[in-house]
Amino acid sequence: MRAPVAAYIGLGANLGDASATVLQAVQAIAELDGVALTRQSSLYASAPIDSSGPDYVNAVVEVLTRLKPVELLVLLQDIELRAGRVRTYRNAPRTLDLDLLLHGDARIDTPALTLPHPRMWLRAFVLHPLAEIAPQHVTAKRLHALEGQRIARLT
Ligand code: PH2
Ligand code: MG
Ligand code: MG
Repeated sequence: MRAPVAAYIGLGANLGDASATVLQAVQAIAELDGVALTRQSSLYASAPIDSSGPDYVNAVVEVLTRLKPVELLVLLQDIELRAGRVRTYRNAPRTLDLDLLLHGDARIDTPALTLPHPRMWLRAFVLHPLAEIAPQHVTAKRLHALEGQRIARLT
């Protein structure tokens, strides 16, 4: 059997009770078969980037898993649907968004999935929570480059 790898998942929501939705999603991830939740960032409030509506609530979690990236992605999409996610247009406000950011050292570029996540280095709402739980993946220079993006730790 393959050795487990650390994977990082970005969570975001900006409709309804976004904090509660994100916390429920963390619980749902923890309960997935084949996935062990190992680290959980604080919740953050962040201004919408290339999006609209209320501030987002964002967080990042680390899991250990033997699942392949696409297998994990399918389970995350199922959690999004159960949270009432409706896909309208790109970057539309959403009840829940779960993005696979990193999966071990996987490098993938397919229509279904790109790893590392292609825009993660451009987004303070990803890098701040990621730096909190996995500072080895985020350099000070990367964080510094995103200083203009409004983000505040909630918890
Ligand atoms: N997600 C997006 C687009 N813009 N902005 C913030 N602040 N937080 C998000 O999670 C977010 C976003 C697309 O998934
Ligand atoms: Mg996203
Ligand atoms: Mg997404």
